[in-house]
Order: sequence, then C-alpha cells, then structure tokens
Amino acid sequence: MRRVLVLLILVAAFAAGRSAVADPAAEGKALFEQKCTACHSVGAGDRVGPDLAGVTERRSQEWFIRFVSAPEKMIEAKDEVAVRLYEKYNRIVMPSLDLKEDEAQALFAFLRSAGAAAPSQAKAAPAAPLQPEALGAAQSKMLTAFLIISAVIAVVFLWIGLSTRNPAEVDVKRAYSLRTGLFVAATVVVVAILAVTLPGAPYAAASAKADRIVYVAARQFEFVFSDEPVTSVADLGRVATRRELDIPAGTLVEFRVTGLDVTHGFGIYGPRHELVAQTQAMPGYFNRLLVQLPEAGSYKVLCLEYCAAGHHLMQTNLTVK
Ligand code: HEC
Ligand SMILES: [Cu+2]
Repeated sequence: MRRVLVLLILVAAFAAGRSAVADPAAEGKALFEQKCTACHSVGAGDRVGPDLAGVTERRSQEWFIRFVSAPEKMIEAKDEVAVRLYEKYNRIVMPSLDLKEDEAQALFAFLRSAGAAAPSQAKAAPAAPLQPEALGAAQSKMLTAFLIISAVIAVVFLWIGLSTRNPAEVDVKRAYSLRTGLFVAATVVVVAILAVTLPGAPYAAASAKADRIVYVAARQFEFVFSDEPVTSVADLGRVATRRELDIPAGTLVEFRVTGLDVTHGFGIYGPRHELVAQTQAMPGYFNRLLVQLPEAGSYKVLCLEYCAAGHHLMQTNLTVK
C-alpha cells in the first residue's frame, strides 16, 4: 500500500514537474554537469563526495531534496545519515548550492534515470596520491642545502661579530673598493648561473607556436580540460571536456589556464615528482603556459593554491606517451 502511495506521489511530482519543464531528467543532467561533477560521479567512483549511482534507491526523494538544498543544516541538525557521510568524506561539508526545489527535483529525476543506466560499484579511479617516500628524497636534499647555507650564514655573522669587538679605524676608500669588487663578482656569478640554467627551463619562448592548445578550467575541486575555451560553469554543460589528459611526448602544448570560482594553482609534476611547470588559475584570466614535455611517463597536475577544504583532493593525471 505504501509503495503504491509513494509511486503515486512520484508520478504526481513527475507530472507536476513536466508541466513546468519539458524533461526534468534532461534539465537535471545539465544542472548536474554544472554544479555537481566537481565532486560527484554517477557510476565512476567517489570523488570529493560519494558516487551518486543508486543514491535514489539509498535515500528517499524527500531526504535528497532536504540534503542538497542545505547540507550544512542537516549536519547541524545531527541527521544520522548526513553526519555519517560527513565523517566518511574527510569532514568536507558539501556546499549549499542555492538550489530551488524544482531544481533539486530535476536532479533527483536525472539521478534516478542515470542510476538505472549505470549501476554503482564501478571502481573509483581517482588520481593516486603522491607517495611520501618519493617526496622524501627531494625534501632531504633541500634540507641538506638549507642546513649548509644556514651554517655559512651563521659563520659569517660570527666572524663579523668577533672582528668588530675591538673598534679600529676604517679605511673608507678600501671599504668602498671592496664593496664594488663584491658587487661585480656577485653580478658575474648570478648572470653565469642564469645563462647556464635558463635554457634548461621547460618554458618555451613566448613567440613559439604551440602544436596544441589545451584549455584548462580549475574549480573546487577539479581540473577540467577542453579543446574549446571554458570560462564559466555554464560552458561545462556545453563543450566537450575531459578530466585527465594524454599528450604525445615532445608536443609543444599551450595551456590556457583559468579559474571558475576562486584562484587555484596549476602545477605539473613530472614522473619523478619534481615540479616541471606551473601557473595560476585565476577567474577572469587566461594564463598561458607553454610547455614541452619530452619525457614519456605519468605526470600529475596539482592545485598549488589553498582553495578550501577539498584542496588536497584537487589533482589529476597527465600522461605523456
Ligand atoms: C564541493 C564538493 C561538492 C559539490 C559541488 C557537491 N557535493 Fe554532494 N556531497 C559532497 C560531499 C563531501 C558529500 C558527503 C557528505 C558531506 O560531507 O556533506 C556529499 C554528499 C551528497 C549526497 C549524499 C550522498 C549519499 O550517499 O547519500 C548527495 C545526494 C549529494 N551530495 C548530491 C549533490 C548534488 C545533486 C550536487 C550538485 C547540485 C552536489 N552534491 C554537489 C560534496 C559536494
Ligand atoms: Cu587548491
């Protein structure tokens, strides 16, 4: 009896929805692509939030609508399911997305139809996090360099401290000529280091013509790649996008990087976890990043700007073949 009632209500809700929009599931799909895919997939595994395949069976429509309309209120009100999900998903509260009730209903309709098409339990394929051991080697090198430089600075201070204990007449002329000598020597050293290391930088000359242009849109908490410009969340429903990128080795790629919400960083890490190239992803700007990755292997793209609680999850794979 209850089932029949629920079904009747659903049919009525569906019919009511239909009178307003032609196809709530289609409207829901567009909304989902704009507002939810940063954190949820349907059948492709967990992202920041849970895989939503089958959510329309796990939860009632009423709960779903209450939850997506104001997730933080549900957690504050100690709703048992909401609190459990909050604990499970790294204590990241799903943001309130200002959804109207009919939008929430459209999303439910979409997830119900999508859930039927794509059963859950597809294995999650999130980017594997960087392993601490791999990072350790580079960090201990940096630590050694830091300690050596610190020791040199300490010795210089000590030497100056001790040498000025007994005041002596200063030969101003000699001091000035020593200063000029040091300045010239330092300039020579810096210019020489630049001349030797600059050609090794992965950045191409700004005038170089890229073999390929890739548009990158960063948002909380994902990177979206496209062959067409993506400048707003609305574009995401319109143009073809990918979440990971494959490029042939040696291609001169021009990344045009922007942000859709707050400022993010776009950092490319090489197969040995070294930072290869980076730029900022700023709303309202396209930052051009010309890079050539000659070495095949699996690279990672990480956000280099703390952008909110899910920042650490903001990473993806870039494969050079
Ligand atoms: C910024 C990331 C983020 C965005 C964007 C987001 N969610 Fe969530 N969502 C989460 C997290 C994290 C959880 C786990 C519960 C919690 O911690 O609040 C969650 C939980 C859920 C749940 C409960 C899942 C379950 O198993 O019961 C539903 C339903 C849901 N989200 C729907 C949506 C919909 C629909 C949208 C788009 C309108 C959306 N979410 C956008 C992060 C997000
Ligand atoms: Cu970030």
